[in-house]
Amino acid sequence: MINSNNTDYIYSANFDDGHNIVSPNNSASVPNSSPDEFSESDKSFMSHALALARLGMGWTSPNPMVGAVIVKNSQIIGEGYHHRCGMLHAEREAIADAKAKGNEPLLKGATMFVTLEPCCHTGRTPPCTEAVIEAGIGRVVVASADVDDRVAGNGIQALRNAGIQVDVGLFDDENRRLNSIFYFYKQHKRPYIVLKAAMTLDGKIATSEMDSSWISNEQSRSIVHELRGRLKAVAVGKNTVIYDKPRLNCRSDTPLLQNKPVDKIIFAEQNDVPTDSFASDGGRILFADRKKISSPDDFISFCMEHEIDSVLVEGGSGVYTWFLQNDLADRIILFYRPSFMGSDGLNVVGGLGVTKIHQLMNFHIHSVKQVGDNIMVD
Ligand code: AOF
Ligand code: ZN
Repeated sequence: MINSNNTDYIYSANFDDGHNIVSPNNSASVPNSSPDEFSESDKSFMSHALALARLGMGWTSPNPMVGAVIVKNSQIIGEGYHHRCGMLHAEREAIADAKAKGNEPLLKGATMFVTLEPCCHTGRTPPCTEAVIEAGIGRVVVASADVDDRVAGNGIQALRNAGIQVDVGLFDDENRRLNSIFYFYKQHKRPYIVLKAAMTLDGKIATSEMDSSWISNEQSRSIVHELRGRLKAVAVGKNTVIYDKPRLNCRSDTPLLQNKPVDKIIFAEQNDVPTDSFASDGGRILFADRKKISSPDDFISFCMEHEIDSVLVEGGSGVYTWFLQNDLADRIILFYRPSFMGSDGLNVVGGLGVTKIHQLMNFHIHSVKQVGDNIMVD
């Protein structure tokens, strides 16, 4: 049985399992240190930094989740994490925490464990490398190098140039799994797109009267709320808004994800659909008018322009068909109810022009789980 308060479950529904999108560190400019260079206490402090990073889950997009711990004489003197995009980065949070605790005199020569290479650029916030150097930190242990073009090795170089010992690669894989969406988005310069659909065994998502509530059971729906919590935006078509009157917010049982704003991408012209059913959760309502957004590149540019790193496509049939036809689905999550609707129901996917078996699009099954009396195929 799946328990939505269980973190192992979050991993499986929320990409920490890496699925097919974890990128290994093959950067020649920032080779990982040999694993022998890390002591048991290094490992324990970096695990703690990763646990802190995880507290930002759902909220940091398009930024990564990052945690930092400052240690002197085997004691933690300051710690912090990146709470959300636009707020202080983890390193500055940790330095501020050390100061607030009266530990400023201990910063000189201390070791910082940080899950991502400190940034060296001025973005929404000033460079972390400057804060680390200014604080007099003597050694920095980094889980993973950054892939942001503005940083990518330059942050580590800046610290080394300032005479700081920098060791890289402790729990690199764990961090890349945690931040797999960030790495995907920065490397591919496009959002990670997940299609989610709930249907009967014969692939019907609504009756002939467009009734679709509720095909899947409550447990399946709670998994969808985890997904909305973890991804930046949901995308739906005009008919889904008209017939389902969706709220399109995140009603997750997981405390960290509760009330997380969900951006709502609507495939319709503005003023063409009622939006009064949408929850006021702070998420943006973005209209992707089909006349302007007709090709996959248009959709990707639209997402990049709005800094949307991940999208949960929630239907209906026309929208699923468009994403499949344009090869835009990176992951598909299907919930099956053990019922048949018959041929008068609405098909999950419309015509794809398939006349021969070899023309079928094929997918790789990552997992099949029973969720109460539903089956989840991922
Ligand atoms: C860090 N520590 O905690 C985070 C980092 O727009 P900004 O200023 O927030 O910068 C965003 C970029 O900074 C992001 O793409 C990533 O490269 C890095 N994020 N870096 O040193 C942090 N969140
Ligand atoms: Zn930074």
